[in-house]
Amino acid sequence: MTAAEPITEQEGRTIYRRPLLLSNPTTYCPGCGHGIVHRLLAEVLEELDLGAKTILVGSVGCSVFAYDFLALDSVESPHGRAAAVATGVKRYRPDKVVLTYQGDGDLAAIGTAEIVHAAARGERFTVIFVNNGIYGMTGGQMAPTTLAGQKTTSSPRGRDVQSQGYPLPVTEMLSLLPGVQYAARASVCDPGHVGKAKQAIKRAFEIQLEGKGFSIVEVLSTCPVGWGLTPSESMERLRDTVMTAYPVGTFVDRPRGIAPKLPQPGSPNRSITEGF
Ligand SMILES: Cc1ncc(C[n+]2csc(CCOP(=O)(O)OP(=O)(O)O)c2C)c(N)n1
Ligand code: SF4
Ligand SMILES: [Mg+2]
Repeated sequence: MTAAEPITEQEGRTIYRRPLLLSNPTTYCPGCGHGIVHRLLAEVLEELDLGAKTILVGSVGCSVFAYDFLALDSVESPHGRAAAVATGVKRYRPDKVVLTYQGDGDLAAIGTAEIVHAAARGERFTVIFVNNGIYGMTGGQMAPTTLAGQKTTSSPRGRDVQSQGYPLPVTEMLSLLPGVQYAARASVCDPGHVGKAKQAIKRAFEIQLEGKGFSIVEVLSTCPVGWGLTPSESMERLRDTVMTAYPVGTFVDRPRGIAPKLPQPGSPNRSITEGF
């Protein structure tokens, strides 16, 4: 927490506003993308002046302590259940802005049912989905998003699609559901892409403010520890390998007339693969 107590109003004038991004010591490893995504989230909510009316639904994973870094009212959910908890929070307090912050293990493995049905119901909250292709918190096991051929602690010879299946392009899949008003994938691989990630996060909250329906931004991120790489090698892998397999862009923005497209034969996300 910041040391100073916030003094928000004096004679109707704001003289101090506590920043949404707190200065607590980070629990993230060097080169981890979670901190970048936290900053973008704080910037967007500050620019939209939503800090006081936003409720963060946390999840289980390395970002479990997100409430220590973001000065938002927060609810912690059991592993995978953030979309179910957010459904209850948003339905009870439709006046609030509600978001879930989930890793790929949380959202795309144990939480698959919750996210699919919340999207199908068109629940009016926003999902920030941080995909680093691995279970970072528990020691780098394979996730549904792990690339074909990628080595993890539970796939030491590389993910074998014949026995372990193909990676799950969750955001494209969800974009096909009519309740999903906005679905986009972004990346934190370099400053240009970080800027685009911020635009996507902002658009997702605008959709919620307009009361339109479910919105999701997947942010491709790094896990240097789980990947066995240095921070700079991780950014290179993110740009050169992960983003080839998981293309960034807007998959659906129904209010703006961007309709979802089915993956075409030969398109990158038809062959999400990485060599040994
Ligand atoms: C019910 C339950 N099952 C399993 C776990 C162990 N667990 C904690 S975090 C996690 C995966 C986290 O991976 P991800 O969501 O991708 O987050 P990351 O740490 O990579 O950001 C697992 C399996 C748990 N805490 N609760
Ligand atoms: S283990 Fe991976 S996801 Fe977790 S804090 Fe470290 S780099 Fe980030
Ligand atoms: Mg992960």
